[in-house]
Parts: sequence; C-alpha cells; structure tokens
Amino acid sequence: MKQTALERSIDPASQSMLEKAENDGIETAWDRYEQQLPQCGFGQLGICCRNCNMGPCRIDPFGEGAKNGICGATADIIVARNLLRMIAAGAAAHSDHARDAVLTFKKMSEGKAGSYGIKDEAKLFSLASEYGISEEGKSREEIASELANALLAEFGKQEGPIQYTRRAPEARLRLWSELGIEPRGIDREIVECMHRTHMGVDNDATHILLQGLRTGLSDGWGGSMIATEIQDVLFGTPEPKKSTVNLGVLVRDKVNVIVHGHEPILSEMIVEAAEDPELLKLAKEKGATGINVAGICCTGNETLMRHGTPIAGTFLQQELAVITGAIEAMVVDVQCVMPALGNLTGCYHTKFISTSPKADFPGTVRMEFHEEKAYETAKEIIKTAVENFPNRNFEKVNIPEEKQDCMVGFSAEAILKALGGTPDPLIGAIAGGAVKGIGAVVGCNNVKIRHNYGHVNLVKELIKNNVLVVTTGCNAIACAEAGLLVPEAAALAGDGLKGVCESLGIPPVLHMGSCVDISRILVLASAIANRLGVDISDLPAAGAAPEWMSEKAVSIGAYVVSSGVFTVLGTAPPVLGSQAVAALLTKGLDGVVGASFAVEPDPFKAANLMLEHIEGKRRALGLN
Ligand code: SF4
Ligand code: MSK
Repeated sequence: MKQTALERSIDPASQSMLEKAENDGIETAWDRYEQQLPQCGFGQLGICCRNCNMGPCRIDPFGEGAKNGICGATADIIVARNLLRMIAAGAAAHSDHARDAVLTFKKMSEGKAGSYGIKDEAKLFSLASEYGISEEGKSREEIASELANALLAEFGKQEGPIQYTRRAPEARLRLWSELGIEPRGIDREIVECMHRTHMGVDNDATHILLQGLRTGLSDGWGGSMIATEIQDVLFGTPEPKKSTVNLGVLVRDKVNVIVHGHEPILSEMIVEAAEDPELLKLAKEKGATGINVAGICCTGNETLMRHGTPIAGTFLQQELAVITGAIEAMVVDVQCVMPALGNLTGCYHTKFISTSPKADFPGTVRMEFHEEKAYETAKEIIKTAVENFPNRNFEKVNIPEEKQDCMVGFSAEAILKALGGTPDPLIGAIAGGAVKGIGAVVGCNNVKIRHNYGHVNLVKELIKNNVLVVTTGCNAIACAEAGLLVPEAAALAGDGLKGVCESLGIPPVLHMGSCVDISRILVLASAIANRLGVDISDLPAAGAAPEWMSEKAVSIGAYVVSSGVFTVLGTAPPVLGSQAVAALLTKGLDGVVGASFAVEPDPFKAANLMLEHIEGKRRALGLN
C-alpha cells in the first residue's frame, strides 16, 4: 500500500511537497521505490555475480539450489567481491573529485585559472611543509605549483605511504603496516580492486576484504583528505557562521538557483556571480527582486560552510525542491544527482543544467564548466536562470514556510580555535565526564528509512546522553532542519554537554562539512588521540550512518572502521548472503583493526549501541 507523506518523511516541509507531488500527479523516488517492491532477494543478500559472461550466477540462500557460481565461486567469494567493487566505486568518486580540485589548484598556480586564488595562505604553507616543500625564495604560486604536483603524484604512486596517512597516531600506522593495508597510491588501490574482482583472481573473502580496508584508507586519508585540504586553500577554511536550511529558504519573488552535487569549484563562482550587478539588474528587469542561490547535498554543504549560503535540503529533497515550482535552474555537478530530475524539471519551468564534463543526465541543458572560464560560465548559468524567471507559473508555486536557523562552519581548525587552540578543554570535559564521548554521524537519506527519522532521532539520543556529535553530509542538513545546529539546542543535551556548549556558545551538534570532510573528523580524532598518546580505537567515540545509500558511504565505512571507530549502519549492506563476510564485518574486524560494524535500523537502539561502546572505551581508559 502507498505510504502517506507523513510516513515518508518526518520533515513538515517535505511532507507538504510530497502532498503537492500527489496533487500535481508527479512521481518521486518514494513512488519508484514502491514500484520496485519486492526488491530482488539475491541483490539484497549480495549473492548474484555478473563478473564474467558465463554468468550471471546466483547462489541459493536456502542451500537447496546452486551453492556455487559456474566458475565455482561461493557465496563468500561473491559477496566479498561485490563489496570490494562498491568500496572501489566510492573511493573513486571521492578521489576523482579530489583530483579535479588539485588540477584546478595547479591551473591557478600557473595563472591559467584567473577566477581562483589562494584564500588560506597559512594552510598552503602547512600542507607544503608536510611534503617537505621549502618556502625559501619562492612565491606563493611556486609553492602552490610544487604542492599541486606532490598531491597529483599521490594518485599515481606505486609505493606508499600516502603522505596524509602520517597524520594518524603512531600505533595506528604500525597496525596498518603490520596488516599490510597501508595504502600505496590512490589510483593503484582502486585499480587493484577491479583487478582482484575480475573472474579468476582473488578468491578468498578475508583477503579480498583486507584490500577493501586498504582502498578505503586511500580514500579517507588520501582522496577525501586531499579534496578537503586543497578546497580550504582555494576557498578558505570554514569558520563558524550562521545560515538557514530547508525548502523555506526559497524566495517567492526572487530567481531561485539550486546548486547540487559535490564539487565546490563551480558553485563558488555561482555564489559570486549571483551578486554580479549586471545580473541583478537583469533580474529586476525580468520582474524578480533578486537572485537566491541555495544548495542541496554536499555542493550545498561546501557553500554553506564557507559563505553561509542557505541549503534547501538533503538528498531526498532534490525532487521536492523542483516540485515547489519556484526553481529557475537546478545546477548539478557530480554524485547523488537523480536522473529523474530530467523528467521532473520538464513538468515545471525549471532548467536542469549539467556542468561536469563527466556527468550528464537526460533532459539537461549542457553548460560545461572549465576552470579557465569559470566565472564566465557561472555568469552564463545565472543569466539562463534569470531569463527563465518570466516562465515561472506562479499558480504552480508553493514554497513551504519551514526554514530553520543553523550555526555551521566547524572545521577541525575552527573547533580547536573555539577550544582555545588545543583539544585540552574537550579532553578535560571528556575525562571529567561532562562529555561522555564523541559521536560522528554522517551519510545520506535512503527511501528505505523514513526521511530524516534515523538521522534526527539518533543524534538527539546521543546529545541527550552527553555525547558531542560531529556531523557531515546529509546528516548535517537533516540535523539543521530539526533545529539541532543552533546553540539553543544545548537545551536538548544532557546537563554535562549542555554546560560545555553554553560556556563555548556552540551547538551540541557540530557541522564539519561535506562527505569528503569526514577527513576533518579523522584529523580531529587524531589530534585528540595524539594528545592522549593513544590510538583512535582507544577513544570514547563511535560513528553512524543511519540512512546511508551511496557506494561512497561503503568506502567511508571501510576507512572509518580501519581507522579504529566502531560504526553503526542504519541499512544493511548487501553482505548478508555470506555468514563469513557478515561475521567478519560485525565481529572479526575487532580483532584486526580494533573496530567493527553493527547494523541497526532503529535509531534509538543504534544510539544505545554507540553509548555502550563509548562507555566501554571510557572504562578501558579508567574514566567514570
Ligand atoms: Fe558466475 Fe564466476 Fe562468472 Fe561470477 S565470475 S558470473 S560466479 S562464472
Ligand atoms: S550528499 S553521498 S546523499 S550524504 Fe554528500 Fe548526501 Fe550521501 Fe550524497
């Protein structure tokens, strides 16, 4: 039976747009999910293989039919191989984003990308010094060029280590080295995953999964970390600032432009172009009072963190934003963009503009973006949106009222600054018991879970129990929509955490950025572990991805657990067709990397698992 809007989302703005979709006769991801039911059991369990053309093969989960693929691959092998391919795809997505960011940085250093500059000079110098690049007698651009080359070399390197892995605590580095999972080069690990999963190569589930951990590490401490750091140099390291979120940030009498996807390279320019006097004048001529840029997903998180640009919604709100009827242009780059937007934008006046040389979708206007002409392209995009304003049918417009204030911009540097320059006050609060530990809650929406229900309830439960939450990606947006990213949300926290937040003037949930910015969490965790002289796995900390859906989340899970953080997933990955693989992920990894996964869709029970873990770690450290 069809779910109601209330059953599909906890967010009132989304509920009202789901009702509008129904009235407008528009199909959304939730409808398409229902059309898919029942979903394929073989796919859910991970036991179908089409890695060669003797197949596809599938294993009978009840043990009555086929126990092996045609080549003899067992369920264990097939599940592990499929999982490794998911990790490879996720690591590739983050890391290819990083590559483009570094290529932009390189062009900037060579004077070939005039729209960009160096916004965080101190970070440029500190990143360069990590590579042993001296500053003496060199211009900023020369240093940037050397750094760009060093970073680009991380992708094609054949031998490790990847430089930023050195930021991890000594004990963790030793462990990775002993296990042979220290990543060598980013591209090398991804290519090796594809090689190993080709028919007739790696056929031992444990051996396959160890490569999964190594590839994950090449993402978290490689690709993702490089993306974060170099974007900070180019666009500025985020600092605390205020903004607003949810569909109510759209403005009825302004030209509304959505930036959606993951890369800030173009959206930075779009935010700037939206203030261009020439375009503002044109907007007035077309009958609008101004130009309003708002984000969705992580492109949105990037501009939110650095400029306070409002966010219209999470992953599952991308269609709902169009359904408001008030979007002149939906501008997308890469990742998490639903191809359904093509048909959908066709039902309204919205222009669907694809900008990445790598990503196109049905029904788009192509406005390919190249760094050399970044600002010109951004202006052209905004102009297209402005010229589309008179086509808006105001009778079809319904913008929900809901919008929520939030405080964002908590880079690791900003958090340390708020603490007075060292992690000591936070460590003191943890040692004293006011803060029980740290919860890292991240990840997507997934139609299998009521929109934002998992995110918001899990986080509320953690802060109520004095766990400081750090967040990125769509979890951060969901928390913002629920009013958890304002200092006043401290009232929802336990007494200890409440006192700490009030004294620092910070929310109990700290927005650390986009999906690649989970690397900021690794940096923060390392800073705390190094200060205490322990490993990350010794910290009273736990992670969760309550509504994850993307392959990137699988790669994130691999590197977060390999870095020593117990992680609870809200939806089960397709591994349950192999008891051996499932047991390894949920138990066995503990004895290998000192952390493992749990799967728990109920956010209250998930919070309990995290709290129990944090308590256990506190006891082991001799804390009450
Ligand atoms: Fe079947 Fe083996 Fe080919 Fe996979 S690799 S499709 S299990 S024969
Ligand atoms: S955007 S990867 S839906 S968090 Fe980074 Fe949200 Fe997940 Fe995309």
